[in-house]
Amino acid sequence: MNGQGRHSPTDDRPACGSTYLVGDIQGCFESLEALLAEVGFGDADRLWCVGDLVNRGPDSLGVLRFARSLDERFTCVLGNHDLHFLAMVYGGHPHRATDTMADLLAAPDCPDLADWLRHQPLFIDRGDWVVVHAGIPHIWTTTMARDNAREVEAVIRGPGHAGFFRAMYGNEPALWRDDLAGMDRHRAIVNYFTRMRLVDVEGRLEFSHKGTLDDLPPGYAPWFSYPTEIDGTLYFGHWAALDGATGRPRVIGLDTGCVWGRTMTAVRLEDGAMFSVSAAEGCP
Ligand SMILES: [Mn+2]
Repeated sequence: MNGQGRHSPTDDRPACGSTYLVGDIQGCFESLEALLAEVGFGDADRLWCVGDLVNRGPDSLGVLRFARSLDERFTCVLGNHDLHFLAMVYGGHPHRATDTMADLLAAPDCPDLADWLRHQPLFIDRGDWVVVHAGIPHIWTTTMARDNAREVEAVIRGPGHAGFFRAMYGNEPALWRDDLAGMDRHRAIVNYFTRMRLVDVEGRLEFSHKGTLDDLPPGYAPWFSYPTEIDGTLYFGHWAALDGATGRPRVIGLDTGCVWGRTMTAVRLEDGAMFSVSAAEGCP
């Protein structure tokens, strides 16, 4: 992506640029390029993502190289597929039959890209804008969410990251407790931030449901249907079957299923304007 020439001399947008927050990219680099062309992404603009930059789509390597090239004009929260990539690089986990990251793993700059990616956060709170990959459970206050994110981010960025990625996978503990410790605590935090869709009233995670809101298992409801303490507007991804619909005006889903052949969506954070493009060919 070459941003030169997109600004005409009469461009009246602010010199400090705009911030475009895009939904799950999942290796759909062509669609990302089309979306950035659609918004007129320029040299002063910033690109943020709700996570899942990689996997399932055709060009995870292109997405990561581009995102990294934006330097301080890019940030994202980590999604479950991003963590899966890091778990293959650092934790010895295999590339599965449904993964599409073989070229990324074989690339000479893979170690650099992985090291850069593991320094991205799990949670962004800029007051008016809160960004997470899957959601924030109603049993956490905003302060708890921030503290829990910082705790695991320190592990993923620190010298113990390989041990974390080796032991990251698992569905237990499915219920948060304040006295969870060690790997159980870190796994629970990651599962809430990056894999959650449904919880029960106590906050217990349900991992199997990935469909719409029409056929929920008894006793469980979407995390955003419970009263929560959220300041600002909360943006998330991860749940493509929702197509963005939460029924709550300040909780906005941005995963509109590009990798499943639907659309890729971005919001301009400064004014809430929404943009979307159809999935490029070759993004199944
Ligand atoms: Mn996801």
